Amino acid sequence: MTRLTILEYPDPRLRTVAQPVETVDDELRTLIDAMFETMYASKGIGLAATQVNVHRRLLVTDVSEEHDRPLVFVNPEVVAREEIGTAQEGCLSVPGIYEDVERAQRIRVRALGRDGKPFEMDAEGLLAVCVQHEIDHLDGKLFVDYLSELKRQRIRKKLEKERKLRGNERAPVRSTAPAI
Ligand code: GNR
Ligand code: NI
Repeated sequence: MTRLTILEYPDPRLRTVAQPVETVDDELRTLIDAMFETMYASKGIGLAATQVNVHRRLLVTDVSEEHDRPLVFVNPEVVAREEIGTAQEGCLSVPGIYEDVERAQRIRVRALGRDGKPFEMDAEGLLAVCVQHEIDHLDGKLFVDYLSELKRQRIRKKLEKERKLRGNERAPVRSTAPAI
């Protein structure tokens, strides 16, 4: 059982652009298993490698209620998108914040699976939104980037305050005084 630490906004490491996976091997499958364990334990429906500080193009999802539809996408690419719509999003890296985001509600995605074999699949609704949200993570983007600067600033302040109250032992050490 390996639970990985999820980076939280505004951690600058979440801005890293992930590099393509070169080989799908047992080492990668060990990481995939740990990502699923971390995602299920955190009650998430998706997780990108970026969020666990691994900057490789890999994401996992499971939008089923029963946790019986695990999907693995290595080097994912959206090859078609349709039907732009708005849906509420949350993010394990932006805990407790839920905001509307506009995205394609139907996509076709191409990727390699857990076995390293290429596949394409059509996704709609929550899965389509989730895959786009995860690919954004791989590109160093967060859903809060679609919000206004004012909203984003409020979210950042709220999370920083909560983290201070929690006394997060994983919080980065400040080298200078807080700019408040
Ligand atoms: O658990 C999650 N729920 C969610 C809800 C709506 C749109 C996207 C998501 S993904 C999120 C998990 C996460 O942060 N993945 O990066
Ligand atoms: Ni996220």
